[in-house]
This record gives sequence, structure tokens and C-alpha cells, in this order.
Amino acid sequence: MMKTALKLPRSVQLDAGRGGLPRLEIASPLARAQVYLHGAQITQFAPTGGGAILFESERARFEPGKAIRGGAPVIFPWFGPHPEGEDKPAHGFARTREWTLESATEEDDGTVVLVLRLEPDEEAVALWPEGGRAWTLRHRLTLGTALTMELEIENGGPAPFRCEEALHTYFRVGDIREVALHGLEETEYLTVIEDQPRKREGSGPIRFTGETDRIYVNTEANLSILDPVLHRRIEIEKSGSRATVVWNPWIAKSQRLTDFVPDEWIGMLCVETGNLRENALVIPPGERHVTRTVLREEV
Ligand code: TA6
Repeated sequence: MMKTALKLPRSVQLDAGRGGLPRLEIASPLARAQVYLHGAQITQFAPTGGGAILFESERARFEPGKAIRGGAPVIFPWFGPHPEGEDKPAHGFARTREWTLESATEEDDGTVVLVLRLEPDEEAVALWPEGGRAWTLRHRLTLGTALTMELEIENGGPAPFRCEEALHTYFRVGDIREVALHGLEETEYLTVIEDQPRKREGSGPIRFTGETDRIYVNTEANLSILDPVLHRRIEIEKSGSRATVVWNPWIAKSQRLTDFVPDEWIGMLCVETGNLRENALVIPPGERHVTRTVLREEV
């Protein structure tokens, strides 16, 4: 058991997780979950009586400075490789910093609410000078029969800043080759692995037959993952998000990922809600933005 200045509710414990990283273990009447202070990353969530919603690679790294392969990484303040090149971490720095547990509460019905906070340190300011020194991220996780994640970005500085952000959620699926993803019909997307950089989705649900890496833009649609192998649907509601990213590495890319078992591509699908590329955020001084997603298993 690790110490914290906060008094934790009865369903929450702070202990040393994988790699010795500080981990919040939640075992409430409504759900079981694991949340690392590293990246404020939820790595496991299962409603009581239901199945695990999130995928976590068996080879995920739990080391300072490294991203955890699985769960719901918090991507900020840029998505993907940094435009200025290799020396800046892919997907920004929020997912590899240790966040502060600001509050942990439990409601009468057993719903647990965790709020984790990240503020700029010198390295973050050096990596992202455009953001200044006065931004604050808060990641609010509401763990009930559904998982609600709310990423709040506050600009406490004197000037507006542009940023990209996403909840890069890895969903557990029975077999990606049998899955259908509904909600992005007729929606435009950006991609760097297909014959055109900008295309429009067809009129049916998305089915997976190869590496898929697409940023769907100008969409506020909710989504459903239909999984006939696990005999369930995962409903994904979102608000405050204008883009949705869909990713499965398939065979070849999986073999290039050192923190991924080569055949794990079969059992996972990333559906990521956020604001990036032409849907990036510009947050004026004194303002804040909240990206919210609610994940629910329906059997
Ligand atoms: O989710 C889309 C994506 O940008 C893919 O291109 C792939 O790189 C994935 O993110 C994983 O990125 P990571 O840096 O976690 O290996």
C-alpha cells in the first residue's frame, strides 16, 4: 500500500502497480478498475457482472517516460509525431508524466470519481513553449456501470494557444475481423496509409480487413462497436469532440511494436475521441475545454 495525503474512499486503494508505478485500484459494487498516476491512465475497467472493456498489452511497458500500451492514454498537446521531428515525443508528453491525484470520492450508489491534475513543468514548457506556463489539465474519471472520462484543458495564461488532444482508448474485442464499427458512415477521414490522404467513408459500418489508421474529421457522432465474438456492443458517447480516430495495426505493424505481442492485433481496436488536425482546439485566455466520452457495455 502506498501513502497519499488524500483520504481515499473505501473502494479505492493506492498501491505499487506494474513496474512499481503508483496505481489506484478500484473495487466498488459497480466496477473494478486500475488507474495509474503515470499519464493519468486508466488501464482496466470492467462493470460488475460484465466483461473487461479495455485492452492492455501483455508487453506494455510500465516505466517512467514510456507510454503504457493499452487502456486510455491521454494525448496532449499534439497528436502523432511532432511536426518539428524526432526529438519530441509522439502523441505529446501528457501520457508519460506523473499526474497528481487531486480528489477521490465515492457516491452513495458506489460510483467512484477520481480527478487527476497535470500542470506544466520545465520540460513541458521547453517541449511546448506555445502553451506557456499557465495551462492545467484535469482528467476526471467516473467509474460506475459505465466509464466516463472528461479531459479538461484550462488556459490560465494571457494568450490563446492551439493544441490537439485525444483519449486514445484501446478497446478489447473478441476478433477484430468480426467487428463492425457504427457511427462514422459517410464521414470524411484523413489517412497516411491509403491511396488518398482524404477520403469519405461508405454508407455502411466500418469492417476491418487490414491495417486501419484513420482520423475522421468534423464528426460529433456517437459510435457502437458490435462484437459478435464477445456477444456484446460497446456504446461510445462523446461530447466536446469533433474528431474520432480509428486504429488497428494489423499483422505487419504489430510485429514492429516492441511493447505488443504480435497477434494481439486480433483482440483490440482503438476508437479515440478528441480534437486534432483541422479540428484542433484554440483555447482563449481564461477559458477551458472539456472533451467527454462515456463507454458502456450492452449485452
Ligand atoms: O491511433 C493512431 C496512431 O497515431 C497510430 O498511427 C499509431 O501510431 C498509434 O497511434 C499508436 O501510437 P503510439 O505512439 O502509442 O505507438
